[in-house]
Amino acid sequence: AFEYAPAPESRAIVDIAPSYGLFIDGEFTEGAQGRVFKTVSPSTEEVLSEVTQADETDVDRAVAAARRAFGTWSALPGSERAKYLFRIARIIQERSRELAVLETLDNGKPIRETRDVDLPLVAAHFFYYAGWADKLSYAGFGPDPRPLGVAGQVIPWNFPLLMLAWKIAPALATGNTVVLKPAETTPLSALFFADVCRQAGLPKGVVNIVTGDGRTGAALVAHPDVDKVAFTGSTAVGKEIARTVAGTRKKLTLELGGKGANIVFDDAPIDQAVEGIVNGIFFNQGQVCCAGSRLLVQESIHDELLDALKRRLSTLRLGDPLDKNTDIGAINSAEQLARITDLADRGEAEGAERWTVPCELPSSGYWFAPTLFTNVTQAHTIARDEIFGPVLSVLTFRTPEEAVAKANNTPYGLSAGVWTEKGSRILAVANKLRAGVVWSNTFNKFDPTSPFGGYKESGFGREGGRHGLEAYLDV
Ligand code: TXE
Repeated sequence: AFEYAPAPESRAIVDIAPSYGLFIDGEFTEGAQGRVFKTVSPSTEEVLSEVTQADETDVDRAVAAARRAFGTWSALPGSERAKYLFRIARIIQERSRELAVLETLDNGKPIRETRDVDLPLVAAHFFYYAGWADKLSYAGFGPDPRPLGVAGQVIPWNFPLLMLAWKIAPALATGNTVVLKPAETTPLSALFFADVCRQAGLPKGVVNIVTGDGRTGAALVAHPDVDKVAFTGSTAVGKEIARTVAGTRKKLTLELGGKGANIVFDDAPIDQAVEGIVNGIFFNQGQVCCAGSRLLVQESIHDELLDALKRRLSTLRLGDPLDKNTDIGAINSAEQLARITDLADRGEAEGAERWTVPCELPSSGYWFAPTLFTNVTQAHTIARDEIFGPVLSVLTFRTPEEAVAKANNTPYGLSAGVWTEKGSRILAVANKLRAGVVWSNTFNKFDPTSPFGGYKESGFGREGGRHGLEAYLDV
């Protein structure tokens, strides 16, 4: 539905300043301590810019600005707030080439994905929630749903701008104001977004961006004048945040890890399933909370499916993320690469059979070749722990009951896929899966109209759709 100019494959398209301040009260400003950190391109390790490490004083300043802005912003008619959100959506479309290149440089993901998936979805979320802003009284929340106040939002590095859109668009549509902290390895698109807000004429203080690491995030979450906390990230940090928020008046939504099962029955269209499996685990180098990181294949088609999968994987092109032909980009950070490497080594040490796509890895940057593990059992670490990388663990099943039992045998419950020609089986299996989203005969499809979120340790609350409004309203 969105039209693009020719492929944005050149980094010259975007201006990156040598250093960035914090975006507070409508202005870029220096941090109180003057502390900075570097953000690098994970595909080359080139330093892209220096960014401010915000401390508690800075967070306090940002929250105070958001608080000051709240009165006027929440009192605007929804139709007025909608105008700002529509304007933001259109500016994002207009500037999507710059944004796609910037995101790819800072994150390492292929430009094909930022251009064709991330950016269209970012714009779509702002359009979608703009549409809700003047219809809240018809949303089934009663005649007078009220915003909560100041939202403190902490997001991860895997979809920096899209996670920002998931958080900021519904918060603003419902009349809340925002302090958002992007991840320390991918701060640049959020700072660019600050400029988009300025360009859209958004009143000062409605959106504030504070950069920094986990300490900045912790200060934001703990700030006494924050009314609502929204977090996407690791399960460990999510639990820590839940402990901080417990006993306060703050509302909380958490979107945490996953260990999604892609279940392929023997009557599934094999070629289509292969594409879905590849998209499920190698999209964004597998750094996706809802990735289909476990393939559950019916025993009778195991060999046929694995042969087809390996043939398809051998055609994947790993390399420069700015090259529009690239399928597999860089891993986001040295830390994440070490985590993936450690878990994959553990898979091998525990007896699973490792197969790696034959490819050459660039000499600088953070890279991991797409990898398959077969002969995986439920006892293996790689069948249980989230790897968050391009690593697929293959298990088998004989009956639908066994498939459901294995798919549910995880502390997580974010996503699953069911591949079969039988419609009745799709419904029977999907209804027994404890997962926030179940795709059938496809995977990793997103839409702003659909609620997204987890069961069990994948978190609570929903983002997207009408349900996404709930997290930001008192009824
Ligand atoms: O996550 P963190 P990391 C999973 C994935 C990955 C693992 C570790 O398995 O391998 O987590 O990734 C901020 N209070 N996911 O270490 O630390 C941090 O600055 C408040 C799944 O990068 O959770 C960043 O902005 N905030 C996931 C954000 O939290 C804190 C996406 C996420 O970082 C904080 C990312 C604290 N105490 C990782 N400590 C998903 N659900 O998609 C850190 N942060």
